[in-house]
Amino acid sequence: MKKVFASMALLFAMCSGASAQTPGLPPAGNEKARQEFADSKFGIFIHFGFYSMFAQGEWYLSYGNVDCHEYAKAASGFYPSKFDADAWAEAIKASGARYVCFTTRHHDGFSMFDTEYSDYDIVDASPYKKDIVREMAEACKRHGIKFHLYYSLIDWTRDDYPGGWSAKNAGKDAKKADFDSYFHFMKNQITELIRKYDPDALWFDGKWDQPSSFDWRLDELYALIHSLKPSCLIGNNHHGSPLPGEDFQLFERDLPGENTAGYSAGQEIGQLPLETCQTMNGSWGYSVKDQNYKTGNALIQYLVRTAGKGANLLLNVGPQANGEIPEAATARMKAIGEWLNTYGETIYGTTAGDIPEHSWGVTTRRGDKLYVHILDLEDQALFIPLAGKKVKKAISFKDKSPVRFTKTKTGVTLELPQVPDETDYVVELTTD
Ligand code: FHN
Repeated sequence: MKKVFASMALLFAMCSGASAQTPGLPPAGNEKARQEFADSKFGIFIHFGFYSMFAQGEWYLSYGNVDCHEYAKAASGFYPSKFDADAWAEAIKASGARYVCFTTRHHDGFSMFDTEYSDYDIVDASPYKKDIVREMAEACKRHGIKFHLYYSLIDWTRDDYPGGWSAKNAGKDAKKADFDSYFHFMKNQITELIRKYDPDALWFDGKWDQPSSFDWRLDELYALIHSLKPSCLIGNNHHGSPLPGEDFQLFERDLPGENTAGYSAGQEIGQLPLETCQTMNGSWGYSVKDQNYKTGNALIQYLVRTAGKGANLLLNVGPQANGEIPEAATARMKAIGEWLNTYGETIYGTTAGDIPEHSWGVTTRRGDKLYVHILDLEDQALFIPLAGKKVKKAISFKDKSPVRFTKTKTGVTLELPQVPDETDYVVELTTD
C-alpha cells in the first residue's frame, strides 16, 4: 500500500487551533505536568526497534557501515513473537518506575507505530503487522504508567534527511537531501504520535548530528506540540543547556553537574525538572555481546544519587528481537522495585536535600523530613554539615528506631547503631 507522505490539510487545521503561549512561559496545564514528572523520580527507557533484530545495539547500521537499503530488506523478517505489552507494563510497574519512555523511531528511521507517512514501519514493512506503540500506550494506561515517546531527529534511511556525521556510509542519495521535506515529515509524524497515543512527553534525540549553525526549527516543532497538547512535556537530548520551549532537561549517562561520559560538557543546570538517562549494561539497544550489567545494588545506589541531585533516573532496558526483556534486566527491575517498596517515601516526591553529595552519600528532602542516604561509610558516626537547621528528631527510616545525634554549631553528628552495611542506610531527620 502506498501511503500519503504529506497531509498538509490535517497539519494546517491543527496548527490554526494553536493555543497562544506567552514566549518563555510554559503553556497552561504544563506546570502541573512538570511537577508530576519531577515527583515521579524513576522511569524505564525502552530501546526497542527493528535494530534489536541484529542484536548489536541500535547504532548497528552506522557502526557496521551497512547500506540502509540492504538493512531495510531485513524488516520482512522482524517478528517479535513474544512481545506482550501487559507483561512489559507489569515488569515496569514492579520496578517502581512511574513512567516509561519508548523509542517510536530511532536513527535507523524504522517506525514502531502505524504511520500514515511512511511504509517503513512495523505494520507495513514487517510480518508482525501490529502497532507496538499503540499496544504499549494502552497497556501503560491500564497499569497507571505515564507514557513518554522517544523520537529521533536523525534518519539514516530517508534521502531527504540531510547527511549529518553519524551515518556517512549508509548509501543514501545525498542529492535528494531536503530539510523542508524532512521537517514536514517529522511534523506529520509527531502530530500523529500525539493524536493517536496521547503521550505525556516527547523525548527528542539527535540534534548533535548537525553543526551548531544548523536550523532544526525546534521553535516551530515545540509550538506545534504544545498547541496540540499543552501538557505534553518536551525534552531534548541535545547535550546542552535547555532551549526555549523545553519542559525538562536531560543528561545522558551522567548525573546533573557531572561529565564522566563526555556528553555534558558545559551543560548548565537550569530551573526545569531534570532527568538522567542511563544504561543497565553498556548498551541502549539489545546487544548480544554486552552482558556487562551493573548489579542491582549499584543501580539502586545510582537511583538514590540521582534523587540526591533532585533529578529523575530514566533507566534503560533493551529488549531482545523476540520482544522479551532480557532476564538480567527484569531481575534488576525487580530488585529496584523491592527496594522502593520499602524506601520509596525517601525518593518519590522529594527534592535534592540540603547538602551536596558527599563521599558517604546524599540527602533528599520532603517537607520537614530530611533523608540521609548513607551509601558508603566506614565509621559508625557521621557528621552532616547542617549549619542553621534545627534537628528535632533522628530515626532509622527502616525500623523507626531512634538514632542518637549531637548538634554543634556547624552541623549534626549521627551516632549509628553499627557501621552501615546496607545498600542504603537511611536516617530520617525531622528538621525545622
Ligand atoms: O544516539 C543515541 C543513542 O542511540 C541512544 O538513543 C541515546 C539515549 O540517550 N541517545 C543517543 C546518543 O546521545
